Amino acid sequence: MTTVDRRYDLSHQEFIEKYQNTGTPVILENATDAWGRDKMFTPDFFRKNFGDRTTTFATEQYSISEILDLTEKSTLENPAPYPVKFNILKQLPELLSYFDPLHMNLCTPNWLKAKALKNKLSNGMDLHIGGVGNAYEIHKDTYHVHAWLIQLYGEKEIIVFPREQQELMYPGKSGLLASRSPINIMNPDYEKYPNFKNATPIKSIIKAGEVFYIPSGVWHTTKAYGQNISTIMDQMNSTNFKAWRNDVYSYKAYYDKKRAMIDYLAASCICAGCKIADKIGIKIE
Ligand SMILES: O=C(O)CCC(=O)C(=O)O
Ligand SMILES: [Fe+2]
Repeated sequence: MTTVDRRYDLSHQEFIEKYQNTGTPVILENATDAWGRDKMFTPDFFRKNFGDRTTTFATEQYSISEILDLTEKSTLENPAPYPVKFNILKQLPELLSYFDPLHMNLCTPNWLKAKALKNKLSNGMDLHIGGVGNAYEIHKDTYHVHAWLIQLYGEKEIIVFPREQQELMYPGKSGLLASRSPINIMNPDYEKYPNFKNATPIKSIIKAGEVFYIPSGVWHTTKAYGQNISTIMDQMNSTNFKAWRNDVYSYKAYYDKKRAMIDYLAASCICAGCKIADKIGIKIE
């Protein structure tokens, strides 16, 4: 993989066969057409409807309006705080009615939508507002979910790394740290992390309305060159449930082995139920 495919009008079946089953990233140029909300999610829209909603980041409280002001003025030398996360399901639930159908006819089946998992584990949906100079950490997603990065406003650079380059990221030894890199993408310290020089990041810029599908286990990060707003939706189904279930166990086992075993068994039962639902055509979305 040296570039990420850009696809327009990709069918669900081809998405599954060509991208989800093979663990290949893809940009879905018009996936959000399913919502019929073209160019709706502007900073003004968020200011007007949700401006006073607040969240906490590094012990500071910020409202959506404040973050919009800060990201508008953000510079390379003096970047806005990032990533200030607003949990859509908890802090802006009304926004969900604009994202209908949430799965855009592509992000399905999604076993994370099973009732038994509601508000549990990696089931959040974060809103990210960024500006010039903002970048994310280099990581792969916890719980090995597939991630759907949905660009709502402006542009963002998404950087993915070929799977075989995991060791070049200098991941931590175990638990959550094993999916995090200490390298700063804006200014990599090649003396400390010389092997990162051999990494071959694959860069794409997505714009409002486009979706970047990041398959389970793919290392990635982002950079912003202007004000932008996006959200992330997680997906788990037959293609990644084993890795998801292993993470359910191992993150918990770090604190409590017995509890971890119970959660592992519960996760197994839920997945078995979802698998049957898929087989007989009951939709979990
Ligand atoms: O939107 C971004 O900057 C990256 C988000 C991301 O990768 C994540 O939430 O896991
Ligand atoms: Fe991520």
